Amino acid sequence: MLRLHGVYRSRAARNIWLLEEIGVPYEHVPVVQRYRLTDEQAQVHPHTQTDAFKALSPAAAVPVLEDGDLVLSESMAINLHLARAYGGDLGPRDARELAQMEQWSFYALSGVEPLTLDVLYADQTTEAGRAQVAAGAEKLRRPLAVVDGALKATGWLVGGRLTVADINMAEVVRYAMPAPGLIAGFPAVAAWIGKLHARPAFQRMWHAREAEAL
Ligand SMILES: N[C@@H](CCC(=O)N[C@@H](CS)C(=O)NCC(=O)O)C(=O)O
Repeated sequence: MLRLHGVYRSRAARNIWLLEEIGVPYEHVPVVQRYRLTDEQAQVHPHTQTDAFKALSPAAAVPVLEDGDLVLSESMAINLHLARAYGGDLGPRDARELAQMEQWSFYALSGVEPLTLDVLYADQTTEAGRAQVAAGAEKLRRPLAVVDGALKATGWLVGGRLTVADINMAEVVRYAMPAPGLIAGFPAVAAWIGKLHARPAFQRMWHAREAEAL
């Protein structure tokens, strides 16, 4: 059976959402980031710095997927693999679609996620935090315009249907939602995020995330 390591409050969320969309059975191992634990908690919770976990992931980071003897430890690579191997139409129908799905996933990682993480991690109760969000929002206007433009034709990024490309990009864009008014300024992105977050598979992931103890 597929085994996915990583708590919901990590980049494992994008893998869990896709697994829920696919409907394939999987085991979830809630490995937590070590820096989020006290020494006492680290005695009892599986975490990223245990020897057992580092044997799977030398980078000591979640998520990790075990698919038989294949071990993958990059969240986007995990999703591209899951979509191709098990996802049917959530994955590519041909080499052209695969190239497009990879393009959007790599753009999400390199062109969008560093900026949206700046927004996510800012403490908006402080002036410095609010300034960080405002600066991040300003820098995000260009990549969000790119995504907005791509969504205008069909409402999806690749193939006129929901695919792994939408999930990979949407999970990264989600991190920018705390920036006041930012997403609303991009109507196609706002509509796309709305319909994606209403999906039962996303909702299952999200409710489990909210219920997560750590
Ligand atoms: N590029 C990697 C990033 C993985 C990553 O940084 N994971 C974080 C949690 S979201 C982590 O496990 N950090 C553990 C640590 O920094 O000790 C991916 O997308 O899979």
